[in-house]
Amino acid sequence: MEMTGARMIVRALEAEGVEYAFGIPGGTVIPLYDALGDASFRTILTRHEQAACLAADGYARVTGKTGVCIATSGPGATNIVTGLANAHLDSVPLVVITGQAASGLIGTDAFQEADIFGCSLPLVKHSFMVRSAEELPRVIKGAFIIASTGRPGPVLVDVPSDVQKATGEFNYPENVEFPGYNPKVKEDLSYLDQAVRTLKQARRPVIIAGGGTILSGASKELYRLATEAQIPVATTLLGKGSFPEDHHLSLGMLGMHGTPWANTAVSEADLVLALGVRFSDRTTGDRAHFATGAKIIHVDIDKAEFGKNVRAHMPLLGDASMVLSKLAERLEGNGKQRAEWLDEINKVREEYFGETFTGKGLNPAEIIRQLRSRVRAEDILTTEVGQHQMWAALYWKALRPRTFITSGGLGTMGYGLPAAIGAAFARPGRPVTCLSGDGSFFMNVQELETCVRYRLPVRIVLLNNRSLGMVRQWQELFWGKRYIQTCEEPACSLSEVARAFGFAAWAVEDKSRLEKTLDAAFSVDGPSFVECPIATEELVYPMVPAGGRIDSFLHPTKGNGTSASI
Ligand SMILES: Cc1ncc(C[n+]2csc(CCOP(=O)(O)OP(=O)(O)O)c2C)c(N)n1
Repeated sequence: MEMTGARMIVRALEAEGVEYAFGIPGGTVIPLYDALGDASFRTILTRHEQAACLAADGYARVTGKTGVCIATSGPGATNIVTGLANAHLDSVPLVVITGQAASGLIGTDAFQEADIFGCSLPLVKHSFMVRSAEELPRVIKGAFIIASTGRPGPVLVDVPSDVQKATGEFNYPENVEFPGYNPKVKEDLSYLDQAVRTLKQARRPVIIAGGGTILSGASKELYRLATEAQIPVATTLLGKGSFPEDHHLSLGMLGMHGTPWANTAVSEADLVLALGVRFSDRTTGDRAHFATGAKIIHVDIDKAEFGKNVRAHMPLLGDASMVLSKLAERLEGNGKQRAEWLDEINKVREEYFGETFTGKGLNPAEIIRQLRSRVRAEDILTTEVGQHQMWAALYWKALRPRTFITSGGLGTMGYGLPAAIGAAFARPGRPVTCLSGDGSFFMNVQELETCVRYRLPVRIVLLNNRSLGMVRQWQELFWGKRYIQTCEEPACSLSEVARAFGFAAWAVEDKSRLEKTLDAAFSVDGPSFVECPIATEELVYPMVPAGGRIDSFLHPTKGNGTSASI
């Protein structure tokens, strides 16, 4: 059927089952927006393109589907760059469509011409520059395939405005192939027998579950393996929720702000089973001293991960759920000899259990517990970036996959609110909680308006320490307490700002008011906001200094540099 390029894009998005496209119109996407007016899915207007991209990212993380975002050329396109990098580092499937100056004007410094194709190259899984309307069906199909298969990631499709207006024949392909891209990973399980043998013999095994465990939908298999073989499970920040954190085998997060018992167990393990983990510096600390006594079985869908950061004695290439179910089958009933190991880990847990709190202001751990008790296991928490994010990592018990939504690799302040918007659209009718900080709040503050306009049940709980707390923490601990630019008090009341946008908003004065205020905010139908005072000097502990060994962490009640030997 003959139609315009713009109409083809809409038809292709419909064929892909898209539910929402997040974006902002502009000169070079007017043809596309015109066609979107007749689409069977909804187009969501945010107030900044970065937020559109991050909302699409939040939607994708919650649903497992590909998120879609649209921006105009020039400033619209450059505004999405952070969103692309954010999705790229956390392996989030996105198709991002940008308008571009008309073909004949490209290279002339035309109005709103920016080389987004060039800018995006190191930050995406793939980029397309579309030259004619005829290419569009193949390109959009390809973009969805590339974004969602193998290791997922963002794909950019740059479409000059004349290509959107031109007409051509629309035949949407069932499949397309690209030379050099073969998403059907040839699995390689040649180490499987050795891995099973080593697992059976291991006295001190630990599983590290990363974001890949969630991406591959492997939580059930992980649960089966961990419980059958009685292997404790630590997660990375992105792996939170892959294993229920209220289970006795859960060790919580490991790494820079990991729990003492997760960090110590990994350091003393004789075997590490790493699932969909990239072994980032925040997870491993000093690599030369990371799990030195352990044989490492590394399961990943991306071959490039093996040996990238940490040695892999037994690499298993393939989808985590497939590999795990093969392992679980052969390890049934293998958990008996682990009691001693679990006891040893529990001794560290007992020693360090509880939170650190200065006693001034509200206790972040208590706030997070109060939030957890007010929402269901399947409800979503998003976070911004900073101390509050790490408190959430430590104290929020994630019980299901795809419920703890946070910016891991890029650490993007301003992620939490747009991600909550995407999550709210992904789960219509269910409330979404966004844990925020006063610094991050300002990064995408304009999106308060989006929440109100769409009447989204987004509940922002803001830990206001009147500082860029995490940076201040580093200055306190490692830079001689020189608090340069981190303790500038916000010049306005944040709850009044939220109220001005149309949120039902509260500022908690003292801890006696916390529970009642949260009750009130959580009974509001639409958007609500609660600001909680936190002492500026409240720090996140434990903390492994950057580049330090993860079994040597700063902890205020145990003295600095504690190593909990088991
Ligand atoms: C876009 C962006 N800019 C700067 C940073 C560096 N940074 C990391 S944490 C942080 C402070 C965050 O402050 P706030 O949101 O108030 O959270 P808190 O640490 O106080 O809980 C900053 C500036 C970042 N991660 N992202």
